[in-house]
Amino acid sequence: MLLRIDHVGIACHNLNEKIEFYESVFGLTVVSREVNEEQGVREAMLHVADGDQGASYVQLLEPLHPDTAVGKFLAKRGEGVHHIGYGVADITKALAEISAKGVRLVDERPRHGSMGASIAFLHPKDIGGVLTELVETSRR
Ligand code: V0V
Ligand code: CO
Repeated sequence: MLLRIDHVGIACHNLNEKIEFYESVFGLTVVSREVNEEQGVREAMLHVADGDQGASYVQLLEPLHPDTAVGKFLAKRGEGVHHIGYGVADITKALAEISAKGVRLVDERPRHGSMGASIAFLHPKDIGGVLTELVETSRR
């Protein structure tokens, strides 16, 4: 069901500072920057690698307000890994299969994600404390 790691989402206080850090330390390149009001984030995708099943990225996330998913995470836990995003071929089918196994869905239906992807989150409390995101994308 999971095709690849699409991205690792990392929560930070200052997006521009973290972009510069990842560029200078790892030589990564920003391929997309977006504000996603629904998700409460300002985010950047930095390309890591290309594979048979598509590309993988680091996603840097800065909250738009304290009262957002990433804002609350930062207040509670500080900066660090926020979620893992896995590529899937058919997100609606994957959600139905995962839900049938008793894992709580944060999103019953797909939402708009970075670079035109369809995304949906699974509840971290049912996945060993890991906030997990499914990503269906046409990008390669
Ligand atoms: C919260 N918890 C986490 C967590 N966030 N555990 C692991 N990883 C995380 N990232 C834990 C938290 O410590 C609490 O456990 C419990 O879940 C409830 O947390 P809360 O602070 O009370 O917050 P809630 O319940 O209001 O919200 C938690 C959820 C929320 C996961 C439901 O963060 C959410 O809806 N996330 C999905 C949307 C999202 O994260 N969007 C930003 C990325 P204890 O302390 O009580 O044990 S947007 C994105 O990735 C995009 C656009 C993209 O990829 O394209
Ligand atoms: Co994400």
